[in-house]
Amino acid sequence: MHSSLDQKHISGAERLLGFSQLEEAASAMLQRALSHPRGAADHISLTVQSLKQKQVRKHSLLKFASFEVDNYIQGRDRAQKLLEMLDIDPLIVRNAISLLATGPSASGGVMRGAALINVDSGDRLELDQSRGVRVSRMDLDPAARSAIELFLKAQTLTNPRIIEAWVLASKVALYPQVVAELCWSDDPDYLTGYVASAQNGYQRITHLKESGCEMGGRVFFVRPVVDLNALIDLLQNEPVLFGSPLMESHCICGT
Ligand code: WAQ
Ligand code: MG
Repeated sequence: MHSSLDQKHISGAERLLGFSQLEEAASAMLQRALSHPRGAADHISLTVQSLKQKQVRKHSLLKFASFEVDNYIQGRDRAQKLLEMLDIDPLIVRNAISLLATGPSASGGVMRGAALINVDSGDRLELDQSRGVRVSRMDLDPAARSAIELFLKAQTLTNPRIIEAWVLASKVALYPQVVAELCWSDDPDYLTGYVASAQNGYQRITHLKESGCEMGGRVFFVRPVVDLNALIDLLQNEPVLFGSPLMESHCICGT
């Protein structure tokens, strides 16, 4: 689903599910587009595509950790350090953070998808800087859902967007050309974001922006030696269902 208001991106969501759940999921998506904190959409597109079950790859989610910070300044500092620990150039990281803070789209607002940044040069690689790359065709394996929900509930984490973001980040991290992802929401009341990587997992940071701010987005840091079109095709089209990670890897980290 993708929705907009006055041609500005409002929200998007992706599911990968059985035919019997289609109606319920479609109706939940419509509801979501119409009751969104960024405004009620005036344009909603819903695309449904069928897949063969044997095409669907299975994988486990990234390991999961939360970093508690007091404010977004501390949070961005933490994100900077986590990305530098993955050997990304400090200046390229700083530029990526300020890109999301100021509006990554060509028009200066939010993008519908993610920006791709070359980890060696810092250059933007996506062809359309308003759309970016939209990761799609991923979901939680229904067999894993209740255990994952219980695991999160035990930490008072009940917002469904946490699972969606964890699943999306786990798909992005599957591809060896991706070094890391940085994300925070464009929703004005959702302040938590994350750094994710195959190496260190899904690392939530409780504040990455100020309340009321409508800027946000995603940056994928990618190695330059890639067949970029092949990577974009996998991000957009490869179907993947995610199961439980090793839960003992969880930790709650201080600043
Ligand atoms: N593929 C690529 N980029 C996307 C996608 C997608 N499928 N969906 C959204 N984006 C980009 C787009 O630029 C949005 O403006 C931006 O990400 C933010 O999307 O652990 O809710 O759905 O507590 O607002 C992360 C923390 C929440 C969750 C992220 O993002 C947690 C969030 P939103
Ligand atoms: Mg949003």
